[in-house]
Amino acid sequence: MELNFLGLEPPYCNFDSARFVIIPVPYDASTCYKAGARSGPEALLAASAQMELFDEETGTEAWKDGIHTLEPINPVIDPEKMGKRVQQATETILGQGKIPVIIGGDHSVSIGSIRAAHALHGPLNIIQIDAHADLRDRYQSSAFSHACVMRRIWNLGHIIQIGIRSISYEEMVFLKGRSRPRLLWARQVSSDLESVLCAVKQGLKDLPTYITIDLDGLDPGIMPAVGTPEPGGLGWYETLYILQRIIENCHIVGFDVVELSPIPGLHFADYTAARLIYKIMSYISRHQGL
Ligand SMILES: [Mn+2]
Repeated sequence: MELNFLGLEPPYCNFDSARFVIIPVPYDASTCYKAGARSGPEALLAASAQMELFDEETGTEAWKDGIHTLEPINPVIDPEKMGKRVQQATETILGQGKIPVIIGGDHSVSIGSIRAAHALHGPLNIIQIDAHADLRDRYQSSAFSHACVMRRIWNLGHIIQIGIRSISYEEMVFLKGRSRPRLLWARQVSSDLESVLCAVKQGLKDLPTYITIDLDGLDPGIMPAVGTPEPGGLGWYETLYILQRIIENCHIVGFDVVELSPIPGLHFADYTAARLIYKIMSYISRHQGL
């Protein structure tokens, strides 16, 4: 895969001067419903080359901060081993003071990248946009399934879950009585966005912040290309508004966008995923000066 994010030319795609480093992880061995997220990074990178480099909302050109795209991480079936590979790659990037941007692959890859952020920075704010709580202790005999992501990184910081609309009884029992996590239902986002933003702001600590975005958190009307689609979900402008408000209040150390499972002929979903990544870069560029 020779692709790089936005199809940038040197020096803007060089590693040494890059502020952002894309880590493609073409892995979906932990997916339970519709596999295909292994093709996500390639489709997303290809779509990114079609994008306008100027961000009309922030007035920024985040590409000038430098964006390097690494070679994809070689997949290995065992999700725990895969997580270690992702963790190692992410730690290397964080250690150089750059912002890692992990492209999944299924959501299990975030276990490695969030652990890396914790290893370098200690306790974090962890913002999750997702349809599912991902708080199962085990799923399909694995503790490292994409359904267990947030449970595995539970102790690494203050978790805020946004857009949830599918959760098991076991997960509800786990959450019951725990005051620490904040779970903001998709229904709340849709009925009262300002109160959701208020709750998010109250939940944020003065800590480095990591954002993990499972694309099924978005409305499948705008993001159908996911392994486990769920009706409802965040609209485009809701998603952007939430992210922008978080990024203007936090120091972002890394983020991931996972679970893109491309559907042949449905290019807009790949493009939307790429655009979402560039939006986050643009907010960081606007609010967190170099
Ligand atoms: Mn998820």
